[in-house]
Amino acid sequence: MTDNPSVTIIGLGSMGQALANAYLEAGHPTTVWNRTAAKADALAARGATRAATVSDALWASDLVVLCVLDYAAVDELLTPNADILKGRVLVNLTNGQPEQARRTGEWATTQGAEYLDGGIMAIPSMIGTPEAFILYSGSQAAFDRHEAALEILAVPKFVGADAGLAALNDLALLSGMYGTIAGARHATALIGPERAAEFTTSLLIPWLQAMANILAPSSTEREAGDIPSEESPLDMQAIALANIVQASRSEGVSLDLLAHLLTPMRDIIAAGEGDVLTDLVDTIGKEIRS
Ligand code: FVH
Repeated sequence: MTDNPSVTIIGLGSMGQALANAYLEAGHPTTVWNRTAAKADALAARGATRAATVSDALWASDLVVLCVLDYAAVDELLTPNADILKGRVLVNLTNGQPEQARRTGEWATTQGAEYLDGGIMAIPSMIGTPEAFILYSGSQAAFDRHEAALEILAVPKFVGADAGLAALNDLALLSGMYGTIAGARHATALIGPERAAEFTTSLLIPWLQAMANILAPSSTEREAGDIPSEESPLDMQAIALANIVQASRSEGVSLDLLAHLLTPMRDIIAAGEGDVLTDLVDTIGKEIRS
């Protein structure tokens, strides 16, 4: 394999543009295609080859990266070009569900392509930085052969031969992120707009970073994310949660972002020793949902 193999990028939204720019910067001959052709202008000015059609884009390189909105778009682009996929490595970085990835992987393999599904764990401005990583699943042989080219985009992490695994891990990580963002939004609403920026920088971010360590399972009995009961018993946590609810009410902050926390807390306590706090959490949970 040559040092800088040619690469095709199909889909030039914010992410596709960042991917194409990374390859241009690294000196890879880069062919680009986008449904709205004008989005290729800046890349062409930087040296990318603009393909007139999807099939021209596919012919141009053995390594083809797809990054479009969803799998409906992926199907629309690939199905009419099934006969030219043979021998190519398709790297699909479009967000989707595990079953969609598996189906596309099986179909592409049937056409004679090698398939890698990917989950980009970065925003466009992070592409090419050491903080960005991309999860891959599918053809281990294709991953091994093209690892150096994949490293241009982000740290590549192969998570298994089942093509659905990158999507599964991606969606699981996004769930963690959205939960954190919801909690952070409630936190800044409680603090108020005037102090929110300072609070976020000096307190919230360091606090969340420090508390991320509780996610590490320390024993086989404990699920990841549980706080050790001997250090922080659940009934103590239920009181803190009840206090958050009351303080939010006093400050006129909507409880929408917290409702999902109260029901599991109530259930965990109820499943334990039938603590009196169950009633308190239950009552608050009902109020929030009403
Ligand atoms: N941007 C981000 O922060 C996230 C980071 C993690 C990964 N995601 C996923 O990446 C996929 C692309 O996201 P994007 O940010 O580039 O999205 P847009 O800027 O909205 O661009 C969408 C592109 O998809 C093209 N497209 C849509 N429908 C079709 C279609 N039927 N046929 C052909 N192309 C289609 C669209 O083309 P156009 O509107 O410019 O003509 C854009 O190129 C996505 O899965 C994220 O979840 C990004």
